[in-house]
Amino acid sequence: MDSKKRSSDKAAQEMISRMAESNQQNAWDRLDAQSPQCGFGKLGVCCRICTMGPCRIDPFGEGPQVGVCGADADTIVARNFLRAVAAGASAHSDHGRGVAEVFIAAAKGEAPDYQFKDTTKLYKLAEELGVETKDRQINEIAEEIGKIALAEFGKPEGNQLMARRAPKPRQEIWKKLGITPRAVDREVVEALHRSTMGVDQDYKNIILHASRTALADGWGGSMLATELQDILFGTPYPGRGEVNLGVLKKDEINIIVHGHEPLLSEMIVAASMDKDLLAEAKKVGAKGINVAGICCTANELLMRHGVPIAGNFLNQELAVATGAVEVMAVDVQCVMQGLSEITKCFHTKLITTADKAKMLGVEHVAMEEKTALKTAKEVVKKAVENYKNRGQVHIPSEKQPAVIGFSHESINYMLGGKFRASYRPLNDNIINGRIRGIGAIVGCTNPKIQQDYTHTNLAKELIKRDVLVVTTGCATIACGKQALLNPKEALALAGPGLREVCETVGIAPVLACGSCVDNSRLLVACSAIVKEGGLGEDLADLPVAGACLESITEKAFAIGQYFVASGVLVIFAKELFPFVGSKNVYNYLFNEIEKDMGGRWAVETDPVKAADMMLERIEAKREALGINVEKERKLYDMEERRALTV
Ligand code: NFS
Ligand code: SF4
Repeated sequence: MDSKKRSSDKAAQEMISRMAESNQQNAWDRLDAQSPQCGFGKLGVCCRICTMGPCRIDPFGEGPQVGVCGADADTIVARNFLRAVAAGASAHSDHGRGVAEVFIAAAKGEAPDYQFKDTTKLYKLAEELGVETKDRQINEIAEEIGKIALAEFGKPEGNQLMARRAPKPRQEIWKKLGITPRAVDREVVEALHRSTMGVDQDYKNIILHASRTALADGWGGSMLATELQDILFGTPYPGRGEVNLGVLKKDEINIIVHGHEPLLSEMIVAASMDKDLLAEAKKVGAKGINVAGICCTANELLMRHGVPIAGNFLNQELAVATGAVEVMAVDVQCVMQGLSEITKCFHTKLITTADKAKMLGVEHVAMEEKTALKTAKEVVKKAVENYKNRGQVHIPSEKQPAVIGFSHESINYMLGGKFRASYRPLNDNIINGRIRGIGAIVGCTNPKIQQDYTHTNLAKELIKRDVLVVTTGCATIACGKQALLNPKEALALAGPGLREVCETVGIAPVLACGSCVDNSRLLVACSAIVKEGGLGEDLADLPVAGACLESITEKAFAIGQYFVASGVLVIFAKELFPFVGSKNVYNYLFNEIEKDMGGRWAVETDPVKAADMMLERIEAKREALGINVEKERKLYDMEERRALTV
């Protein structure tokens, strides 16, 4: 076991080695135990949709080429892809629905612990949704917004309202292809229906629906989650924080919040500041109560409250292994079942809080909107009580300062200033070539790839080549751990054009934009850039590209597909794209789909080569836009220079 091969992060390496010495298992060990993994699964050519199967297609052409029902590799691979997208879309969207429900409850006064923090955004959204605001109380307006939002998940008729935010030509493309997203539930149900035995057997038609389902996520469920969370908890503006396991404190009670829905974690943060609980913490000998986040919850909290981030997906077990965590409170998604085993080796109390995500033998404290703060206080109290049970503690010293919290609104504001928020300076600097384009680095950390390695190296490579980087999810945390969210350090690595722009307008070269549902912020930002003018008419015209080289979850495929269907090039790591067992599907997703959607998939594991691919795309788009014309360089003398600055 070589911990350096497993992670590129020093703190993680330290903890991985310690765990190995103590014979404690983590995801990397379990991956070793699973190896070699099934070759059919890696290609996506196995099907267990009905009981005539399970069936599998022989990729070498010697064994069976069809399942019992006659389904061929094209159908099976496409169906598997569609199901992954549907599952991913439902995860983001169920999260969004949960937010909508709390939103309505808050408006009705039934969730007294939640208030609407960003009323400016509330009014804006009301206007967009056609909600009357004149002579109405905030709560009335909010209730109507909440109800409209909630209906987006299950309304019987009509299309996703948020999809109207896309540039008109993009909406036309969707219309022409018949993939304008309808209600989220409808797209997901239809996806499951179409992929059952004996239904859709035309791989292109299946993938078309994968696009529609994914769009219902990006321009629907995820976007609504982001919008409503901003109104409830505040729209993020850049702030400072710290990232990595070193944020855990030796002399304080450490509570880790892990998962995805800020509904819980927001309250735990509030509860940790409660005077009585702080007094109790002192009584048990702790200097204070320290809340830190893991995974997307961490991004949500750091963006809004400066709460430190203990790490990304693969850090969850490592955090427990420090022995310094009194409570780890989890809600939904990306919570490894392995946590329940590792917490047995330490005093750490694992607590589940979402009724839809329980763990066997793990204490469950149900989080309800009516009593949210009270429940959160209970959780904090359990942490305080557990402090005395601490054994040996080992906290790695690594942590990095980070600036995080770049929402569409805050970027707009920073670029244009308070009185004239605008993307103009960004567009202008893309047009004049100081910034070549925008690269999105998103997604998870997967034990099959050295942790954080590709995200951080891709980020370095892109900024070096004057590409502005936007990042979300666990990739953001990876960047944070390696000082790339520290504007000073990142600027030193940036190319001259990008550096100049960043210094002038006061933004960082790597912008931390939030959690995975916040990828919808990138769609909104790209639409705003198109609207600002000078960079084409559609999202597909923009010099942008995205990469997720350490992906894990089905959510990542949903995100990838909605970017592809929005006109963007999306790169995943070769070994993490298990839908390559059909030549036709491969050819469609990686080439032909571009004719339909303007975007396409690509695979590349090496971050430098992925950067090459992204740059190639960006430069091709610049060429097509006609903004790559070499300007004639004029040499000024001193006199002329002075004249220029007047
Ligand atoms: Ni995104 Fe967030 Fe991380 Fe991957 Fe999981 S936390 S929703 S899925 S692992 S980036
Ligand atoms: Fe086999 Fe067809 Fe059933 Fe899939 S749907 S398990 S390919 S018989």
